[in-house]
Amino acid sequence: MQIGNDVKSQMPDANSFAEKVLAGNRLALARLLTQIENETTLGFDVLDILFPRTGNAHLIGVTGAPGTGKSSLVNQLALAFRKKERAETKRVAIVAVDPSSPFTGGAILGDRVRMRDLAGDPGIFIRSMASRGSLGGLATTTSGIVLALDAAGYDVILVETVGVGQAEVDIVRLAHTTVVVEAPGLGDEIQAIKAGLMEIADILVVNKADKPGVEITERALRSMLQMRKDQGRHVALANRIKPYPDEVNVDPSWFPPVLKTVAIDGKGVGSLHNAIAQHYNYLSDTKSIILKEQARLKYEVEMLLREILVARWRESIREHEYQLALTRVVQREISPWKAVKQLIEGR
Ligand SMILES: Nc1nc2c(ncn2[C@@H]2O[C@H](COP(=O)(O)OP(=O)(O)OP(=O)(O)O)[C@@H](O)[C@H]2O)c(=O)[nH]1
Ligand SMILES: [Mg+2]
Repeated sequence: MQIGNDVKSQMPDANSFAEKVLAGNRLALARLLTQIENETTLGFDVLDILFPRTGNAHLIGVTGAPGTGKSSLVNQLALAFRKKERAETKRVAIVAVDPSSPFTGGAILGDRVRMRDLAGDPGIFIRSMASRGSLGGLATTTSGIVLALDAAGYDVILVETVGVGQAEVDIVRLAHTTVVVEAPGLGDEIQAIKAGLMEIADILVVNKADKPGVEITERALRSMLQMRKDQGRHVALANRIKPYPDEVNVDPSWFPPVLKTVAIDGKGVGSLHNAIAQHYNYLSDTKSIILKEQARLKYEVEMLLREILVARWRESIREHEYQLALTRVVQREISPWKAVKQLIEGR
């Protein structure tokens, strides 16, 4: 198996493609993102060229249970980063991963009316991930998309995912800053998701603060956080997790704030914007950002290596042999490790 699908097309060569993307050509960027999503050879070739130009963007993951208001909030945050009165106006890219509701064009951000505030602003680029990659899964494809946006000069990249599965959590691991969005009055089934998401939060937001029950949700989150702090587990999981070899060196002084917002009218978004900036400063001041980046890149290489080696190996053996081994395990004739040994060693 090779990296990338060969697609014969009228696309430009990788060098001129990359140049256009670096020069800020939006159409070229959109086309590149499609190439990356489709895992084409051209897409990977362009990423090879762009890669040394990446590493400048602040990657912000926004995740939470379905319908908590992530899209509305991302929308508001993008506006906050674009505010003309701020000393630094940032170029902002938005990536919506696997939106749970079907969308057509502008509808991905949930609130069509507010979309108009963003549409037409050349400093904003919005992309929705249409497909799950096959090579390294959704996380790998998203990572390629984020690299392309980074190279294209977007200072802030907001990645929205519905925080329900491992793939989504992996995507969040990409982020420098993870914002977990909660909302009052969610059912019990949401609680499990919540507990998992708490582990990855750098900042917690209780959105829909205009609804009853906000204080209860806020109090519950604060006491959960305090409990984790008492157990010494308050550093976001992304900073502690195993594939990050430098985990012990990540500064533990950040304590996730709990903020209230009303995404439909923008209340509290200013404070959230400030908290995100503070978190970025904290990461820079403590050098945690360098450790995070190093660990993430090493992890990415390892993940790709695993995917590709396993795929290659699968191609090298006959399917019926593989199925036979699985059957023998299922029938408890041989153990899983014996099956693997036999498959790999060919006996
Ligand atoms: N009352 C109230 N409604 C809100 C608020 N924020 C978002 N909503 C509404 O909640 C609904 C869901 O908002 P979205 O922004 O699409 O939520 P989401 O988390 O992106 O949803 P999925 O991507 O489908 O998981 C929409 O009807 C919003 O208008 C808020 O602060 N208060
Ligand atoms: Mg959404």
